[in-house]
Amino acid sequence: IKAKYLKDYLSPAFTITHLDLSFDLAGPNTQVTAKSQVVRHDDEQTTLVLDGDSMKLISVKINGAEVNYTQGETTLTIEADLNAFELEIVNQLDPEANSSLEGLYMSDGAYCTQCEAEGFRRITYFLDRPDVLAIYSVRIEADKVAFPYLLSNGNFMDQGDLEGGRHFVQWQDPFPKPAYLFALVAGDFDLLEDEFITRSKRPVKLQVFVDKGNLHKSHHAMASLKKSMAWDESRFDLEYDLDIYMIVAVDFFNMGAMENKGLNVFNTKYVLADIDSATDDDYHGIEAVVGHEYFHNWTGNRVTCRDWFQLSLKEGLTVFRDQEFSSDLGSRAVNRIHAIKVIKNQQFAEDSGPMAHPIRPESVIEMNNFYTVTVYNKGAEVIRMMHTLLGESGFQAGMKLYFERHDGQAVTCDDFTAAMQDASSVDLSQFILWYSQSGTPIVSVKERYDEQKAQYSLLIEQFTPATADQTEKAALHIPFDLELISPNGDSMLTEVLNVKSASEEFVFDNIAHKPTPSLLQNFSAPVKLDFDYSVEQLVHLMRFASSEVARWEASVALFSQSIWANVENLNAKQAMHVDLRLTDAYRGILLSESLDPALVAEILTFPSVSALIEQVSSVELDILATARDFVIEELASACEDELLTRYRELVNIDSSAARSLKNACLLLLQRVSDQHQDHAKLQYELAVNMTDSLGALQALNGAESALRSELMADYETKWLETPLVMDKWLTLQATLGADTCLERLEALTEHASFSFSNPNRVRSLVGAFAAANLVQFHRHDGKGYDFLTDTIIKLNKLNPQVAARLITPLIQFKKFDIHRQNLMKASLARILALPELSSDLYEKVSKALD
Ligand code: BAL
Ligand code: ZN
Repeated sequence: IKAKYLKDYLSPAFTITHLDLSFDLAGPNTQVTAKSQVVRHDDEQTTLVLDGDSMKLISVKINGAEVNYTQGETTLTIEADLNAFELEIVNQLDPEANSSLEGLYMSDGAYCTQCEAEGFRRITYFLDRPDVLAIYSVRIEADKVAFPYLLSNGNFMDQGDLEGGRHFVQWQDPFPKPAYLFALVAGDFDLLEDEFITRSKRPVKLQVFVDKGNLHKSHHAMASLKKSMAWDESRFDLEYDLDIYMIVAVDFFNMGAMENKGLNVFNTKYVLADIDSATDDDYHGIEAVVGHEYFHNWTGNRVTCRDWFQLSLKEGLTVFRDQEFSSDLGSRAVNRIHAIKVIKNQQFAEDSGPMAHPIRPESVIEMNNFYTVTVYNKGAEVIRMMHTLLGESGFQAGMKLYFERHDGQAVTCDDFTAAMQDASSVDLSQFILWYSQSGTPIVSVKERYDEQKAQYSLLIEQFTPATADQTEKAALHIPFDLELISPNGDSMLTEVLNVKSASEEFVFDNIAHKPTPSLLQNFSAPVKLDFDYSVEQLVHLMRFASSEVARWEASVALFSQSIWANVENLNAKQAMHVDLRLTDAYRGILLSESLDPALVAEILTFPSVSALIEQVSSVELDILATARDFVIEELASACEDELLTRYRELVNIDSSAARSLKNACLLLLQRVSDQHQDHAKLQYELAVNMTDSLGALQALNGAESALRSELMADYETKWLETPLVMDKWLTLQATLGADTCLERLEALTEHASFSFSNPNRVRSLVGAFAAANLVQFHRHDGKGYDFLTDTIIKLNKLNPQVAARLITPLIQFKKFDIHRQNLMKASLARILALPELSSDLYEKVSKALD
């Protein structure tokens, strides 16, 4: 198993300009005929090497004549000393036997495809690389009763009936595209139709296909699609380009969704919703993912990636765009907080683990392993920093120039930054290091105040620790957003500092009183801030910072300080305690009538154990968890009356912000006393939406109780036939805060609602356990690791992509104690010893044990 390197990129010697694909869908005898118009770009090249995997090859012809070829394990080599020719390849597939869910496979009786990153090579032999762009014509033939809908990319061209109860449909996509954007779906669905009139008055037919019986759950996805189309016109000046836009929801899907041109294939999780079965978070998630895939039509499809190392070109940018979409439509602060949490809780962990990589990786063994929080979410932070440096108008000028230069091309991240720089005249020459340098910079700040001179200064130092992939680090260009707040709470100054050197001092004159600094506001760069805030300063920021995000950040810092102080107390065998100023600050937040309840809910959702682990270099998990439980219980007890009052006020308010705060209060009340179980019971019984039902169950999920068992059984009976809703139940079981959790999980793998072959089920049970129930996963006896390892071993052949995603908590072992580290390494060694280990797992495990 070999790595590929960015530095070895060569432009293709042959390209394919047109591809006629013909699918004869017939179960295990499914046949694919691919006619490619091939063009040679390098006269010296006489061999054409195509990619191909897991297919039965039937014939290869050039200009109608059979030719000699050589088949490797994943290649087909053909002698071709011609400058232009037609290549026809016929091969056979068995979609039902395809459990990897890459290429052409079956989901609940429907044929569907997933080709990104390198799935097209499981459909036919091809130049499966994103810089080969072809015009596709697709003919699909299948049984008419079982598969009434036959869908592919682009515009509908023709259809007709055939002998033997079969029929065909012909599609053509006028836009040249790389193979990863190809899609095919064949099945029987319920269909929701609508129309969008673009700003140049072109009608676009909109279609959402869902499993039979789910039509009533498709309306929110459709509404989200229409909002996305309107938003991209108004904010980014981008209009849709085909006559039709289709979304198909399938339950067996490795990712969230896929942006295939004109035919998005979605995980049901990001389509199906009604208030009985989906939470407010699900509704927001659907809107964001529908938006994300739609926005790819320009950032990804019209302009695509030259090679897979450039993945962040489309993903970082499109995540930034979907974040802006959600922020323009909903609460900007809450959306920002969610994005910050992904970076602090997950991306920083990736940086400090064995899979550390820059947002543009330099070497890759298995591309599927690089659909990461670094490429996506840190990638979006890098785009956001550019937006901060250029401003909205400069950024939009850069986007315009990017499309003028590169529409219809496959390009690099450097092409993107060049357009941004050229359109705005902002010097990005140092900034582009963010693309090639991995790791989390630590930005240390020291303040100095000279009362006589009325001068305030900040010494800002940056240092990026070495990462597993890269030892040498240089100083980065960091946009550092700052507010200075006066002792009486007024804003004295707001400015974005350009931090560029390892050490710099910034001096501010005419500062009449010592200010409280709100540093790195809005998380203006993906760095760790190191500043020795006093409790008074944090309390001041919680009350007066202009930015709501800064108020939340201050609350996180205040809470974290208390946790680490109590960890020290425990280590010193001293009593734990919580500072009264902390309880007062939280009480103030609860009593505030001006703060958005959704923001209050965020503040009351204290940092998770995994978020806290990211603040230190090594951790004693049991002590940390004890300290965290103590602080939360103290705060909740001190604010019991306010929590109860707020809860009661919010009970009947129909807004997602109110529900989020209500559920945060309910959960904290359970920490105070079992007497508050009655509120959870009543909420569950009276619930008219899933947010309230699930909120009640989550509140009770901290421990075993008779009430929890009763309500969980009720939920199970009610939703047994609805897989997506049972996923929430599986996750509740997997995140139960009790030592009995693991034994239940082992039994639940036999439950009718669980299946190892469905990624949603596996993620809901095993994924949630390993990633979100840290205390139980890291059990001292190692049984949590065994459970995950056994699952990964089962999935190695069944679905390597999902197996490799699940392994993340096991490879990030460095911060834990030696006993746990040894157990985790033993688990990894067990995986590494597997015969026929997938390249996906090999890459991660070998790096972890290196
Ligand atoms: N391109 C894979 C799915 C997504 O990021 O939209
Ligand atoms: Zn994407």
